Amino acid sequence: MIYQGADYGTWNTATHKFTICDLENDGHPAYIYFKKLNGTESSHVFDADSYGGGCSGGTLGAASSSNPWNTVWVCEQIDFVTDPCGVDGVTYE
Ligand SMILES: [Ca+2]
Ligand SMILES: [Ca+2]
Repeated sequence: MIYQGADYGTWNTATHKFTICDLENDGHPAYIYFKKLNGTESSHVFDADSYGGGCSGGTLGAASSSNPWNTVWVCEQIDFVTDPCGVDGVTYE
């Protein structure tokens, strides 16, 4: 689990499946994104129905062993300010 406030995401390093769950009814949608070792980002995936309902998620595309997905962030989108994210994300070896 990776938290940003009460919002959280999950990431399975074996299957590359992930989820994003917005648990704060604050008008700020939560999203998750990933970076590869070389800095390439995935697109930001939002919890589609925001607060309440279910979580959103998907499966990341395959990455080569020399350039794996190695960092994941959970953030929330706030207009006109820098989006706060979980502390430095979580980095995998
Ligand atoms: Ca929210
Ligand atoms: Ca939701």
